[in-house]
Amino acid sequence: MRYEPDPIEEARRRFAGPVSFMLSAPALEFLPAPKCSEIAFAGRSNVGKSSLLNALTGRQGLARASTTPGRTQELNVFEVGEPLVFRLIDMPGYGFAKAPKDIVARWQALVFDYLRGRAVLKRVLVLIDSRHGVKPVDKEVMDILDKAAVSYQLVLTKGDKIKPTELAKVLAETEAAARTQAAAYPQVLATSAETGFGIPELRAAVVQAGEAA
Ligand SMILES: Nc1nc2c(ncn2[C@@H]2O[C@H](COP(=O)(O)OP(=O)(O)OP(=O)(O)O)[C@@H](O)[C@H]2O)c(=O)[nH]1
Ligand SMILES: [Mg+2]
Repeated sequence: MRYEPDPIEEARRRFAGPVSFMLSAPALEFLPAPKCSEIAFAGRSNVGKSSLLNALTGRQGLARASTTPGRTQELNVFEVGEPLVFRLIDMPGYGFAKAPKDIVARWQALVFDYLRGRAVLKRVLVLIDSRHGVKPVDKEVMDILDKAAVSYQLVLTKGDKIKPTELAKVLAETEAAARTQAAAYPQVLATSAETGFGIPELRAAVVQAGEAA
Protein backbone atom coordinates (compact mmCIF):
# COMPACT_ATOMS: atom_id res chain seq x y z
CA MET A 1 0.00 0.00 0.00
CA ARG A 2 1.26 3.47 -0.82
CA TYR A 3 1.76 5.91 2.04
CA GLU A 4 -0.62 8.89 1.69
CA PRO A 5 0.30 11.75 4.02
CA ASP A 6 -2.71 13.30 5.78
CA PRO A 7 -2.52 17.07 5.11
CA ILE A 8 -4.23 17.98 8.39
CA GLU A 9 -1.80 15.87 10.41
CA GLU A 10 1.23 17.08 8.42
CA ALA A 11 0.16 20.69 9.04
CA ARG A 12 -0.40 20.06 12.73
CA ARG A 13 3.14 18.72 12.95
CA ARG A 14 4.58 21.65 11.02
CA PHE A 15 3.05 24.15 13.46
CA ALA A 16 3.99 22.04 16.49
CA GLY A 17 7.62 22.72 15.47
CA PRO A 18 9.50 26.03 15.72
CA VAL A 19 7.57 29.26 15.01
CA SER A 20 9.05 32.61 15.99
CA PHE A 21 8.59 36.34 15.66
CA MET A 22 11.24 37.78 13.36
CA LEU A 23 10.67 41.53 12.96
CA SER A 24 8.20 44.38 12.53
CA ALA A 25 8.52 46.34 9.30
CA PRO A 26 7.12 49.90 9.27
CA ALA A 27 7.87 50.15 5.52
CA LEU A 28 8.63 47.72 2.71
CA GLU A 29 12.38 48.36 2.80
CA PHE A 30 12.54 46.88 6.31
CA LEU A 31 11.22 43.50 5.19
CA PRO A 32 13.70 40.59 5.21
CA ALA A 33 15.29 39.43 1.95
CA PRO A 34 12.64 37.45 0.06
CA LYS A 35 14.25 34.04 0.42
CA CYS A 36 11.14 31.94 1.10
CA SER A 37 7.38 31.85 0.54
CA GLU A 38 5.17 34.25 2.49
CA ILE A 39 1.52 33.91 3.51
CA ALA A 40 -0.19 37.12 4.59
CA PHE A 41 -3.15 37.81 6.87
CA ALA A 42 -5.21 40.70 5.51
CA GLY A 43 -8.57 42.11 6.52
CA ARG A 44 -10.44 45.04 8.00
CA SER A 45 -9.40 46.43 11.37
CA ASN A 46 -10.45 44.16 14.22
CA VAL A 47 -11.53 41.26 11.96
CA GLY A 48 -9.28 38.92 13.95
CA LYS A 49 -6.02 38.65 11.94
CA SER A 50 -3.65 38.51 14.90
CA SER A 51 -5.95 36.17 16.86
CA LEU A 52 -6.16 33.81 13.89
CA LEU A 53 -2.38 33.77 13.52
CA ASN A 54 -2.09 32.86 17.21
CA ALA A 55 -4.71 30.10 16.87
CA LEU A 56 -2.98 28.76 13.76
CA THR A 57 0.40 28.54 15.44
CA GLY A 58 -1.10 27.40 18.76
CA ARG A 59 0.78 30.20 20.51
CA GLN A 60 -1.30 32.72 22.39
CA GLY A 61 0.28 36.15 22.45
CA LEU A 62 2.68 35.50 19.56
CA ALA A 63 0.93 38.21 17.50
CA ARG A 64 -0.59 40.99 19.59
CA ALA A 65 -4.38 41.14 19.49
CA SER A 66 -6.65 43.71 21.09
CA THR A 67 -10.19 45.04 21.24
CA THR A 68 -9.02 48.42 19.93
CA PRO A 69 -9.17 48.41 16.10
CA GLY A 70 -5.72 49.39 14.87
CA ARG A 71 -3.64 47.25 17.20
CA THR A 72 -1.32 45.95 14.49
CA GLN A 73 0.49 48.88 12.92
CA GLU A 74 3.39 47.33 11.01
CA LEU A 75 4.04 44.26 8.90
CA ASN A 76 4.89 41.66 11.54
CA VAL A 77 6.94 38.79 10.20
CA PHE A 78 6.91 35.29 11.76
CA GLU A 79 9.10 32.39 10.72
CA VAL A 80 7.87 28.80 10.55
CA GLY A 81 10.26 25.87 10.65
CA GLU A 82 13.91 25.50 11.46
CA PRO A 83 15.46 25.48 8.95
CA LEU A 84 13.05 28.11 7.72
CA VAL A 85 10.18 26.80 5.55
CA PHE A 86 7.91 29.85 5.09
CA ARG A 87 6.97 33.14 6.71
CA LEU A 88 3.63 34.43 7.98
CA ILE A 89 2.88 38.16 7.75
CA ASP A 90 0.42 39.76 10.19
CA MET A 91 -0.69 43.05 8.67
CA PRO A 92 -2.36 46.23 9.87
CA GLY A 93 -6.09 46.32 9.20
CA TYR A 94 -7.58 48.36 6.41
CA GLY A 95 -10.70 50.45 6.69
CA PHE A 96 -11.84 51.88 10.00
CA ALA A 97 -9.41 52.08 12.91
CA LYS A 98 -9.26 54.10 16.11
CA ALA A 99 -6.41 56.26 14.87
CA PRO A 100 -6.03 59.58 13.02
CA LYS A 101 -7.02 59.43 9.35
CA ASP A 102 -3.55 60.12 7.95
CA ILE A 103 -2.07 57.30 10.01
CA VAL A 104 -4.77 54.87 8.84
CA ALA A 105 -4.05 55.96 5.27
CA ARG A 106 -0.35 55.23 5.82
CA TRP A 107 -1.06 51.69 7.11
CA GLN A 108 -3.38 51.12 4.17
CA ALA A 109 -0.71 52.24 1.69
CA LEU A 110 1.80 49.89 3.34
CA VAL A 111 -0.62 46.95 3.12
CA PHE A 112 -1.56 47.67 -0.50
CA ASP A 113 2.09 48.16 -1.58
CA TYR A 114 3.02 44.85 0.05
CA LEU A 115 0.09 42.98 -1.52
CA ARG A 116 0.83 44.30 -4.98
CA GLY A 117 4.58 44.06 -5.05
CA ARG A 118 5.95 41.05 -3.14
CA ALA A 119 7.10 38.31 -5.47
CA VAL A 120 7.38 35.65 -2.74
CA LEU A 121 3.81 36.24 -1.57
CA LYS A 122 2.27 32.83 -2.21
CA ARG A 123 -1.18 33.35 -0.75
CA VAL A 124 -3.14 36.03 1.04
CA LEU A 125 -5.76 35.06 3.57
CA VAL A 126 -8.45 37.72 3.24
CA LEU A 127 -10.35 37.60 6.52
CA ILE A 128 -14.04 38.41 6.62
CA ASP A 129 -16.03 38.84 9.84
CA SER A 130 -18.81 36.20 9.86
CA ARG A 131 -21.22 38.73 11.27
CA HIS A 132 -20.67 41.26 8.49
CA GLY A 133 -19.82 39.36 5.30
CA VAL A 134 -17.88 40.91 2.39
CA LYS A 135 -17.78 44.74 2.63
CA PRO A 136 -16.90 47.21 -0.18
CA VAL A 137 -13.35 47.67 1.14
CA ASP A 138 -12.85 43.87 1.06
CA LYS A 139 -14.01 43.85 -2.54
CA GLU A 140 -11.50 46.64 -3.29
CA VAL A 141 -8.67 44.55 -1.85
CA MET A 142 -9.80 41.47 -3.80
CA ASP A 143 -9.81 43.50 -7.01
CA ILE A 144 -6.25 44.67 -6.29
CA LEU A 145 -5.16 41.05 -5.74
CA ASP A 146 -6.92 39.91 -8.92
CA LYS A 147 -5.12 42.61 -10.88
CA ALA A 148 -1.75 41.71 -9.34
CA ALA A 149 -2.50 37.98 -9.94
CA VAL A 150 -1.87 37.13 -6.29
CA SER A 151 -3.71 34.02 -5.14
CA TYR A 152 -5.94 34.53 -2.11
CA GLN A 153 -8.43 32.67 0.04
CA LEU A 154 -11.37 34.15 1.93
CA VAL A 155 -11.59 33.07 5.57
CA LEU A 156 -14.57 33.77 7.81
CA THR A 157 -13.58 34.75 11.36
CA LYS A 158 -15.41 34.81 14.70
CA GLY A 159 -17.71 31.98 13.61
CA ASP A 160 -18.53 31.36 17.27
CA LYS A 161 -20.36 34.67 17.45
CA ILE A 162 -23.29 33.66 15.24
CA LYS A 163 -25.67 30.69 15.03
CA PRO A 164 -24.60 27.73 12.84
CA THR A 165 -27.52 28.37 10.44
CA GLU A 166 -26.43 32.00 9.98
CA LEU A 167 -22.83 30.89 9.54
CA ALA A 168 -23.87 28.44 6.80
CA LYS A 169 -25.71 31.26 5.03
CA VAL A 170 -22.81 33.74 5.16
CA LEU A 171 -20.44 30.95 4.06
CA ALA A 172 -22.58 30.31 0.96
CA GLU A 173 -22.74 34.04 0.20
CA THR A 174 -18.99 34.43 0.64
CA GLU A 175 -18.31 31.45 -1.64
CA ALA A 176 -20.56 33.04 -4.25
CA ALA A 177 -18.52 36.27 -3.92
CA ALA A 178 -15.27 34.28 -4.29
CA ARG A 179 -16.49 32.69 -7.51
CA THR A 180 -16.78 36.11 -9.18
CA GLN A 181 -13.12 37.01 -8.46
CA ALA A 182 -10.35 35.86 -10.78
CA ALA A 183 -7.60 35.06 -8.27
CA ALA A 184 -9.77 33.88 -5.35
CA TYR A 185 -9.53 30.31 -4.17
CA PRO A 186 -13.02 28.81 -4.58
CA GLN A 187 -13.13 27.27 -1.11
CA VAL A 188 -13.93 29.59 1.82
CA LEU A 189 -13.02 28.46 5.33
CA ALA A 190 -15.18 29.23 8.37
CA THR A 191 -13.12 29.58 11.55
CA SER A 192 -13.11 30.62 15.17
CA ALA A 193 -9.91 31.57 16.97
CA GLU A 194 -11.94 31.31 20.17
CA THR A 195 -13.22 27.71 19.89
CA GLY A 196 -10.66 26.45 17.36
CA PHE A 197 -13.10 25.23 14.75
CA GLY A 198 -11.80 25.39 11.20
CA ILE A 199 -8.24 25.91 12.44
CA PRO A 200 -6.86 22.44 11.42
CA GLU A 201 -8.24 22.97 7.88
CA LEU A 202 -6.76 26.47 7.71
CA ARG A 203 -3.39 25.10 8.88
CA ALA A 204 -3.47 22.55 6.08
CA ALA A 205 -4.27 25.27 3.51
CA VAL A 206 -1.42 27.48 4.79
CA VAL A 207 1.13 24.66 4.79
CA GLN A 208 0.07 23.60 1.31
CA ALA A 209 0.52 27.18 0.01
CA GLY A 210 3.73 27.80 1.98
CA GLU A 211 5.48 24.59 1.00
CA ALA A 212 4.54 24.72 -2.69
CA ALA A 213 7.74 25.47 -4.61
N1 LIG B 1 -15.42 35.60 19.90
C1 LIG B 1 -14.32 35.74 19.14
N2 LIG B 1 -13.58 36.85 19.24
C2 LIG B 1 -12.49 36.96 18.45
C3 LIG B 1 -12.13 35.97 17.50
N3 LIG B 1 -11.02 36.38 16.85
C4 LIG B 1 -10.70 37.59 17.35
N4 LIG B 1 -11.58 37.95 18.31
C5 LIG B 1 -11.56 39.21 19.10
O1 LIG B 1 -11.64 40.30 18.19
C6 LIG B 1 -10.82 41.38 18.63
C7 LIG B 1 -9.83 41.79 17.54
O2 LIG B 1 -8.93 40.73 17.32
P1 LIG B 1 -7.49 40.97 16.65
O3 LIG B 1 -6.93 39.62 16.45
O4 LIG B 1 -6.69 41.96 17.43
O5 LIG B 1 -7.92 41.61 15.27
P2 LIG B 1 -6.96 42.24 14.14
O6 LIG B 1 -7.63 41.98 12.85
O7 LIG B 1 -5.58 41.73 14.30
O8 LIG B 1 -7.05 43.79 14.49
P3 LIG B 1 -6.05 44.99 13.99
O9 LIG B 1 -4.65 44.52 14.16
O10 LIG B 1 -6.42 46.09 14.90
O11 LIG B 1 -6.42 45.28 12.57
C8 LIG B 1 -10.16 40.89 19.92
O12 LIG B 1 -10.93 41.35 21.00
C9 LIG B 1 -10.24 39.39 19.82
O13 LIG B 1 -10.28 38.74 21.06
C10 LIG B 1 -12.95 34.80 17.42
O14 LIG B 1 -12.73 33.86 16.64
N5 LIG B 1 -14.03 34.74 18.27
MG1 LIG C 1 -3.81 42.69 14.47
